Amino acid sequence: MVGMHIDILTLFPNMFSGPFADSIVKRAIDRDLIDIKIHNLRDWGQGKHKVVDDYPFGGGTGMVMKPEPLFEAVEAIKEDSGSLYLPVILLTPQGRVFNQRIAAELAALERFILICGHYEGIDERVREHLVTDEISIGDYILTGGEIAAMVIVDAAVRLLPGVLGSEDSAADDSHASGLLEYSQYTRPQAYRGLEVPEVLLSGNHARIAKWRREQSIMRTLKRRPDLLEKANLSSEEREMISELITEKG
Ligand code: 6GU
Repeated sequence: MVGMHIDILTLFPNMFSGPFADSIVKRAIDRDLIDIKIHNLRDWGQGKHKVVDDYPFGGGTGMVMKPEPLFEAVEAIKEDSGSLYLPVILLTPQGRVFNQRIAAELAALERFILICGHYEGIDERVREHLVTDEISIGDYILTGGEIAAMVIVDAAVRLLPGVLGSEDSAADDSHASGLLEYSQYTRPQAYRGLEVPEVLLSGNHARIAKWRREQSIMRTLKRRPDLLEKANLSSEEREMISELITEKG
Protein backbone atom coordinates (compact mmCIF):
# COMPACT_ATOMS: atom_id res chain seq x y z
CA MET A 1 0.00 0.00 0.00
CA VAL A 2 1.45 3.34 -1.09
CA GLY A 3 0.49 6.39 1.01
CA MET A 4 0.52 9.70 -0.80
CA HIS A 5 0.74 10.10 -4.58
CA ILE A 6 2.33 13.15 -6.17
CA ASP A 7 2.39 13.69 -9.96
CA ILE A 8 4.79 16.34 -11.21
CA LEU A 9 4.42 17.79 -14.71
CA THR A 10 7.65 19.33 -15.94
CA LEU A 11 9.66 20.21 -19.04
CA PHE A 12 12.86 19.30 -17.15
CA PRO A 13 12.35 15.86 -15.59
CA ASN A 14 16.10 15.34 -15.05
CA MET A 15 16.16 18.16 -12.51
CA PHE A 16 14.31 15.90 -10.08
CA SER A 17 16.77 12.99 -10.05
CA GLY A 18 19.02 14.64 -7.46
CA PRO A 19 16.78 15.68 -4.55
CA PHE A 20 14.41 12.70 -4.66
CA ALA A 21 17.21 10.13 -5.04
CA ASP A 22 18.71 10.80 -1.63
CA SER A 23 18.06 11.22 2.03
CA ILE A 24 14.66 11.30 3.69
CA VAL A 25 12.51 11.62 0.56
CA LYS A 26 14.24 8.62 -1.00
CA ARG A 27 13.70 6.59 2.17
CA ALA A 28 10.00 7.52 2.14
CA ILE A 29 9.73 6.37 -1.50
CA ASP A 30 11.60 3.13 -0.77
CA ARG A 31 9.28 2.44 2.15
CA ASP A 32 6.18 3.07 -0.02
CA LEU A 33 5.08 6.02 2.11
CA ILE A 34 4.96 8.14 -1.05
CA ASP A 35 4.93 7.63 -4.78
CA ILE A 36 6.31 10.50 -6.85
CA LYS A 37 5.78 10.31 -10.61
CA ILE A 38 7.72 12.74 -12.79
CA HIS A 39 5.94 13.31 -16.13
CA ASN A 40 7.67 14.94 -19.08
CA LEU A 41 5.24 17.52 -20.43
CA ARG A 42 6.88 17.20 -23.83
CA ASP A 43 5.34 13.72 -24.12
CA TRP A 44 2.06 15.61 -24.71
CA GLY A 45 3.71 18.19 -27.03
CA GLN A 46 2.17 18.87 -30.42
CA GLY A 47 3.31 17.50 -33.77
CA LYS A 48 6.62 16.03 -34.84
CA HIS A 49 8.55 18.57 -32.77
CA LYS A 50 6.47 18.02 -29.62
CA VAL A 51 5.77 21.74 -29.30
CA VAL A 52 4.72 22.91 -25.82
CA ASP A 53 4.92 26.71 -26.19
CA ASP A 54 3.93 29.45 -28.61
CA TYR A 55 4.02 33.22 -29.18
CA PRO A 56 1.70 35.38 -27.10
CA PHE A 57 -1.44 36.73 -28.85
CA GLY A 58 -1.24 40.52 -28.86
CA GLY A 59 2.53 40.45 -29.14
CA GLY A 60 5.25 40.92 -26.57
CA THR A 61 8.42 39.14 -25.60
CA GLY A 62 8.79 35.58 -24.37
CA MET A 63 6.87 32.41 -25.02
CA VAL A 64 3.68 31.12 -23.42
CA MET A 65 2.94 27.51 -22.43
CA LYS A 66 0.23 26.14 -24.75
CA PRO A 67 -2.98 24.82 -23.21
CA GLU A 68 -3.31 21.47 -25.07
CA PRO A 69 -0.30 19.58 -23.58
CA LEU A 70 -1.26 20.65 -20.06
CA PHE A 71 -4.96 19.74 -20.39
CA GLU A 72 -4.14 16.39 -21.98
CA ALA A 73 -1.44 15.50 -19.46
CA VAL A 74 -3.69 16.30 -16.49
CA GLU A 75 -6.55 14.34 -18.08
CA ALA A 76 -4.27 11.31 -18.54
CA ILE A 77 -3.22 11.45 -14.88
CA LYS A 78 -6.85 11.85 -13.77
CA GLU A 79 -7.83 8.77 -15.74
CA ASP A 80 -5.14 6.82 -13.93
CA SER A 81 -6.35 8.03 -10.53
CA GLY A 82 -10.00 6.99 -10.88
CA SER A 83 -12.78 9.01 -9.31
CA LEU A 84 -10.62 10.68 -6.67
CA TYR A 85 -10.82 14.50 -6.69
CA LEU A 86 -7.39 15.69 -7.79
CA PRO A 87 -6.07 19.12 -6.79
CA VAL A 88 -4.04 20.60 -9.66
CA ILE A 89 -1.47 23.01 -8.29
CA LEU A 90 0.41 25.44 -10.52
CA LEU A 91 3.82 26.61 -9.28
CA THR A 92 4.07 30.28 -10.13
CA PRO A 93 5.37 33.47 -8.49
CA GLN A 94 1.75 34.70 -8.69
CA GLY A 95 0.47 32.01 -6.30
CA ARG A 96 -0.30 32.15 -2.57
CA VAL A 97 2.96 32.18 -0.63
CA PHE A 98 3.99 28.75 0.71
CA ASN A 99 4.43 28.25 4.45
CA GLN A 100 4.28 25.51 7.10
CA ARG A 101 0.46 25.68 7.24
CA ILE A 102 0.19 25.02 3.48
CA ALA A 103 2.75 22.19 3.83
CA ALA A 104 0.45 20.56 6.39
CA GLU A 105 -2.55 21.15 4.11
CA LEU A 106 -0.81 19.27 1.28
CA ALA A 107 0.41 16.51 3.62
CA ALA A 108 -3.27 15.78 4.39
CA LEU A 109 -4.07 15.09 0.71
CA GLU A 110 -4.10 11.58 -0.71
CA ARG A 111 -2.94 12.71 -4.13
CA PHE A 112 -2.21 15.94 -6.03
CA ILE A 113 -0.64 17.21 -9.26
CA LEU A 114 2.10 19.84 -9.42
CA ILE A 115 2.57 21.77 -12.67
CA CYS A 116 5.95 23.47 -13.03
CA GLY A 117 5.39 26.76 -14.84
CA HIS A 118 7.90 28.05 -17.39
CA TYR A 119 8.65 30.69 -20.00
CA GLU A 120 6.95 34.03 -19.61
CA GLY A 121 3.80 32.32 -18.50
CA ILE A 122 1.01 29.94 -19.13
CA ASP A 123 -2.17 30.27 -21.21
CA GLU A 124 -4.80 31.82 -18.93
CA ARG A 125 -7.36 29.11 -19.80
CA VAL A 126 -5.15 26.61 -17.98
CA ARG A 127 -5.30 28.80 -14.87
CA GLU A 128 -9.04 29.28 -15.09
CA HIS A 129 -10.26 25.84 -16.12
CA LEU A 130 -7.64 23.25 -15.15
CA VAL A 131 -5.69 24.54 -12.18
CA THR A 132 -7.35 24.46 -8.73
CA ASP A 133 -4.60 26.22 -6.73
CA GLU A 134 -1.50 28.35 -7.36
CA ILE A 135 1.52 28.37 -5.05
CA SER A 136 4.69 30.51 -4.93
CA ILE A 137 7.64 29.80 -2.61
CA GLY A 138 8.50 33.45 -1.99
CA ASP A 139 8.85 36.90 -3.42
CA TYR A 140 11.63 36.36 -5.95
CA ILE A 141 11.67 34.91 -9.47
CA LEU A 142 13.05 31.47 -10.33
CA THR A 143 13.73 30.23 -13.87
CA GLY A 144 10.88 27.75 -13.48
CA GLY A 145 8.61 25.95 -11.04
CA GLU A 146 10.83 22.83 -10.65
CA ILE A 147 12.83 23.95 -7.62
CA ALA A 148 9.62 25.24 -6.04
CA ALA A 149 8.05 21.79 -6.58
CA MET A 150 11.01 20.16 -4.83
CA VAL A 151 10.72 22.55 -1.89
CA ILE A 152 7.00 21.87 -1.53
CA VAL A 153 7.33 18.08 -1.84
CA ASP A 154 10.14 18.02 0.73
CA ALA A 155 8.21 20.14 3.25
CA ALA A 156 5.00 18.11 2.84
CA VAL A 157 6.59 14.64 2.78
CA ARG A 158 8.47 15.05 6.06
CA LEU A 159 5.12 15.72 7.78
CA LEU A 160 3.69 12.33 6.75
CA PRO A 161 3.40 9.75 9.53
CA GLY A 162 6.43 7.44 9.60
CA VAL A 163 8.67 9.56 7.36
CA LEU A 164 10.80 11.04 10.13
CA GLY A 165 11.98 8.79 12.95
CA SER A 166 10.49 9.48 16.37
CA GLU A 167 14.00 10.81 17.13
CA ASP A 168 13.53 13.91 14.98
CA SER A 169 9.85 14.61 15.17
CA ALA A 170 8.36 17.43 13.12
CA ALA A 171 6.52 18.69 16.21
CA ASP A 172 9.66 20.45 17.56
CA ASP A 173 10.48 22.24 14.30
CA SER A 174 11.00 25.92 13.96
CA HIS A 175 7.60 27.20 12.80
CA ALA A 176 5.60 24.19 14.05
CA SER A 177 4.72 26.07 17.23
CA GLY A 178 4.98 29.43 15.49
CA LEU A 179 8.35 30.05 17.19
CA LEU A 180 11.94 29.57 16.03
CA GLU A 181 13.82 26.63 17.50
CA TYR A 182 15.95 26.96 20.65
CA SER A 183 19.77 26.70 20.53
CA GLN A 184 21.22 23.19 20.51
CA TYR A 185 24.58 21.88 21.76
CA THR A 186 26.39 18.56 21.55
CA ARG A 187 29.74 17.22 22.79
CA PRO A 188 32.36 18.35 23.64
CA GLN A 189 31.19 20.22 26.73
CA ALA A 190 34.00 22.76 26.22
CA TYR A 191 35.37 23.52 22.76
CA ARG A 192 38.24 26.03 22.44
CA GLY A 193 37.16 27.40 25.79
CA LEU A 194 33.52 27.79 24.72
CA GLU A 195 31.27 26.17 27.32
CA VAL A 196 27.84 24.61 26.87
CA PRO A 197 25.23 26.41 29.04
CA GLU A 198 25.23 24.89 32.53
CA VAL A 199 21.45 24.30 32.59
CA LEU A 200 21.70 21.68 29.82
CA LEU A 201 24.07 19.59 31.94
CA SER A 202 21.90 19.88 35.06
CA GLY A 203 19.72 16.84 34.34
CA ASN A 204 16.77 18.93 35.56
CA HIS A 205 14.25 18.38 32.77
CA ALA A 206 11.78 21.01 33.91
CA ARG A 207 14.53 23.64 34.08
CA ILE A 208 15.84 22.60 30.68
CA ALA A 209 12.36 22.80 29.09
CA LYS A 210 11.83 26.28 30.60
CA TRP A 211 15.23 27.50 29.39
CA ARG A 212 14.59 26.19 25.87
CA ARG A 213 11.19 27.79 25.72
CA GLU A 214 12.70 31.14 26.76
CA GLN A 215 15.47 30.74 24.16
CA SER A 216 12.84 30.12 21.48
CA ILE A 217 10.83 33.14 22.46
CA MET A 218 13.83 35.48 22.71
CA ARG A 219 15.26 34.30 19.40
CA THR A 220 11.90 34.78 17.70
CA LEU A 221 11.53 38.25 19.24
CA LYS A 222 14.98 39.22 17.98
CA ARG A 223 14.88 37.69 14.49
CA ARG A 224 11.23 37.27 13.52
CA PRO A 225 9.03 39.48 15.72
CA ASP A 226 6.34 39.18 13.01
CA LEU A 227 5.84 35.52 14.05
CA LEU A 228 5.00 36.31 17.67
CA GLU A 229 1.51 37.63 16.98
CA LYS A 230 0.27 34.24 15.78
CA ALA A 231 2.46 32.07 18.04
CA ASN A 232 1.04 29.77 20.69
CA LEU A 233 2.00 31.66 23.88
CA SER A 234 0.70 31.68 27.45
CA SER A 235 -0.35 34.97 29.05
CA GLU A 236 2.79 34.78 31.26
CA GLU A 237 4.92 34.45 28.14
CA ARG A 238 3.19 37.38 26.46
CA GLU A 239 3.87 39.41 29.61
CA MET A 240 7.55 38.40 29.58
CA ILE A 241 7.79 39.57 25.96
CA SER A 242 6.20 42.95 26.79
CA GLU A 243 8.77 43.38 29.57
CA LEU A 244 11.65 42.47 27.25
CA ILE A 245 10.39 45.00 24.72
CA THR A 246 10.07 47.84 27.27
CA GLU A 247 13.53 47.04 28.67
CA LYS A 248 15.01 47.30 25.19
CA GLY A 249 13.12 50.44 24.27
CL1 6GU B 1 6.55 28.63 -7.83
N1 6GU B 1 7.99 29.70 -9.76
C1 6GU B 1 8.88 30.59 -10.23
N2 6GU B 1 9.20 30.56 -11.53
N3 6GU B 1 9.45 31.52 -9.47
C2 6GU B 1 9.12 31.51 -8.19
C3 6GU B 1 8.21 30.62 -7.63
C4 6GU B 1 7.64 29.71 -8.46
N4 6GU B 1 8.07 30.90 -6.32
C5 6GU B 1 8.88 31.92 -6.10
N5 6GU B 1 9.50 32.31 -7.21
